[in-house]
Amino acid sequence: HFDSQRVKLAASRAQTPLSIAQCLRLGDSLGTKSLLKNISFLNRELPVRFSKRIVELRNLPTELRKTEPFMSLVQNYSASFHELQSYSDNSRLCEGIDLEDNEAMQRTIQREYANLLQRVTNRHKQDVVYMAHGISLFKRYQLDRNRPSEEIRHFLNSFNRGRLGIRIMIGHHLALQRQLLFPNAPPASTTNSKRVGIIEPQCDIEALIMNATQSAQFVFFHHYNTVFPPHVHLEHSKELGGKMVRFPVVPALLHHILFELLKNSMRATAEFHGLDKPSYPDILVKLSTTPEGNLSIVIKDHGGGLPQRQITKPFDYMFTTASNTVCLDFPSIISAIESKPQTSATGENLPLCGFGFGLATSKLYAQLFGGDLELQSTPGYGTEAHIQMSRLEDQIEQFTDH
Ligand code: W6P
Repeated sequence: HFDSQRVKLAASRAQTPLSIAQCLRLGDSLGTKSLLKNISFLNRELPVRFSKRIVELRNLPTELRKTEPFMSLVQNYSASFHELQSYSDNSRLCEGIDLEDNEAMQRTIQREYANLLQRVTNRHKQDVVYMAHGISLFKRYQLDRNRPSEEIRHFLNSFNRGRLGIRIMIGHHLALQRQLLFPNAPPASTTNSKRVGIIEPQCDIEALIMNATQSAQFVFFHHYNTVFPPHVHLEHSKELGGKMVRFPVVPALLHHILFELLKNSMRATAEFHGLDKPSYPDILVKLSTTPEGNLSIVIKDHGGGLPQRQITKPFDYMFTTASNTVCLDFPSIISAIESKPQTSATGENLPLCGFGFGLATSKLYAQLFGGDLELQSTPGYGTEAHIQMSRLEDQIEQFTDH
């Protein structure tokens, strides 16, 4: 019917890939003009991206599509698609009106669009919870209950990648809008120098690592009831000669990756050596830049490693190395997921492990702008996680596996 035709039409158009450079350019001369320009870009782009997510959901096997959580997902994506599409249709009607010196109109559009994006953001806060819940209900239809089929994994990668792109676009626009309204607002984080939207053009990577370390240690400490977490030792590569590493990143994404990996290393270390030990071997973090100028972070633990046949498993959705006793019930995860521990910390119900989406998602985050995340494990000894981020700011968004 009519609705479904609109979704199909929008989904038939191509997504415009993002790049850090393009996001930074928006902030070059941050003003009403650049924000309005971005609104007209998002007016075209967001309906396309939302419609593609709807199509992905509709193409799922019936048993998964018909679960309650996935019905809710489709409903939410449809609601957002229609809201964004109607706004886009309406603003096209206004294109005849000369906005140049109509400041009141310019302000109205900015406010309306920011409100719209905020509503959409709120509507999708629980997406991951719905996904995990739906997949867990679907598990009984799977041959291997501990490993989603190729089809489901492909869906989750593609859907999460798409969702991430949308989040970046919306988050960046809202952050720019805030910066325009409140240029002197207090910095959002300790690594903040001259942020452009959600991007830190010259992020202090060392500070970011220390921040993620503290978050992971905090969660560890609460999870194991005052067992002291392993120490994290940060090491600069010799070529850097103690120089500070400054690199353009989306700090929230790199923080998520580091936090996820450090948590895994801490848990593996403690469980391998025993929770009653007075101290643990350090976790080593090696920070360097590659000959090509890319950023490289290696996190090395002495947590006993993974058997060779399990080396790809941590990247599986719903995979967890944790024993069943530490897996949490849904409500407590819901309250903690996707909120940063340092801001949501009440000391209760902080999950050290969630749905097992953490590492799979981290890999997508790393790959978004041409980076990667890989694990190397020495069974009986420990694990090394290798993160690479591309130096090229004009590296464009990757929509598929490479
Ligand atoms: C482990 C398992 C793992 C996954 C991800 C990162 C680090 C580690 N260490 O033993």
